Amino acid sequence: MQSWPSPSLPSLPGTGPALRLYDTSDQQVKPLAPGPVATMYVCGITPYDATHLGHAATYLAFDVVNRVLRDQGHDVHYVQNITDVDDPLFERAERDGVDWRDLGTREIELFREDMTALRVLPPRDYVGAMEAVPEVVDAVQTLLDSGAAYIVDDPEFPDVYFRADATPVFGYESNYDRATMEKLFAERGGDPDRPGKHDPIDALLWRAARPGEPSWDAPFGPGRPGWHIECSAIAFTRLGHSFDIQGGGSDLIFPHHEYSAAHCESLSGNRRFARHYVHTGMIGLDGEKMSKSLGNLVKVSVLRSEGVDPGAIRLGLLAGHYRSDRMWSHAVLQEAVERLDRWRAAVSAETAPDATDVIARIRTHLADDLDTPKALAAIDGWAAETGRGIGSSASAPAEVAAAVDALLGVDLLA
Ligand code: 5CA
Ligand code: ZN
Repeated sequence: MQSWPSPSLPSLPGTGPALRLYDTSDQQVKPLAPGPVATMYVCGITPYDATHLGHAATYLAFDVVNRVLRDQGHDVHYVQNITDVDDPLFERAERDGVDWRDLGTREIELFREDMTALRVLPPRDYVGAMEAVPEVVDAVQTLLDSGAAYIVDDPEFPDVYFRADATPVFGYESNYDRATMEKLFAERGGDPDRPGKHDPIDALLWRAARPGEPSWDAPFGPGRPGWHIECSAIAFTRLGHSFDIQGGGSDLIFPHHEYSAAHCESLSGNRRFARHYVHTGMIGLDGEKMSKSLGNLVKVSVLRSEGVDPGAIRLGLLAGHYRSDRMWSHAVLQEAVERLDRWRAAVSAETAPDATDVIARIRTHLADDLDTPKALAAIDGWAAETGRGIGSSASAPAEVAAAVDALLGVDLLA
């Protein structure tokens, strides 16, 4: 699948401290230890109701991770999927009387436009579930051969499931206890009551063809991929059986990332799929969870059509820490618009305080588990001094503009 065009990425003089990020599995902030090419997989959209500010916040957080790694001299092999075959897509298409393929195509295009406007660095591999069916079929066959997977005893719909006990370390990613797993499994797309399963939380690997649903041929019967094996296969085919970062919102901690990891670990025999499991907090609106059922989604495309500067959307979402659940509101947007104005005024000043210190502080804060609120505050301080006529560096305004562009993705010279 085609991704989207890359924004320009200035390179900055010097370098900052190594990036440390919170790892959900180890429950602590720990250093990343990437090679020359850092490897990152971030779960992509299900294309039927994108791009709301929750999606945007998640992709912006990983965009800053990408930018910090590049600033530290790494190349980044970034992979993202698109869940372009799944029940929510069919349900929405049915409700709206459109073909699910057309709905997906339209929403993916809108997502690309939103990511382009937000100046998000594109993934190197942008892969739809439909494109990855042969990879999934191979993986499911191997899991069946090894006994990690089984076919339910149902001649009409011989679905394939993965055994939750196939790996000795299942549960290490989320750290959830059994009761929490059961609850979240049922809430987040699982099917605990499916007759024929060995364990209620065994995860669907391959859904046998149903009338009216799309299907692909496979040696174990026609059907379509389960959700977790989609991400597992797309990731390990491109990044190998172990890589640096598996990312997504906190709603993906369980079952999605636990099973994506377990599927791959069962295939490879490796102990650990991703070296870091990184999860973003959930964005709500005016004190309520942003959700389709409440109908309170704020879409990036709608804000853009109202003339909101995408740089202000970035600053509004980066004003909170990526791991905290937080609210979007008119006040958050207003503050971001004003901040953008102040920064733009500062970088168009004739002289300003030297840039070295503020750039070092931005780098230090971002390297510390992506502390964007502190990074923004450091720039606020520099911009305020500039506004008061403090500082005599003629090169500082352009140097700070380049740093804000490279590290935070905001183009102050636009
Ligand atoms: N296609 C799957 C992942 S394989 C999926 O979860 N799609 S999604 O469209 O529902 O979400 C896309 C990404 O946005 C996921 O990483 C999800 O965790 C994140 N996300 C969804 N809602 C929010 C929210 N309210 N706040 C922050 N992130 C969110
Ligand atoms: Zn995923």
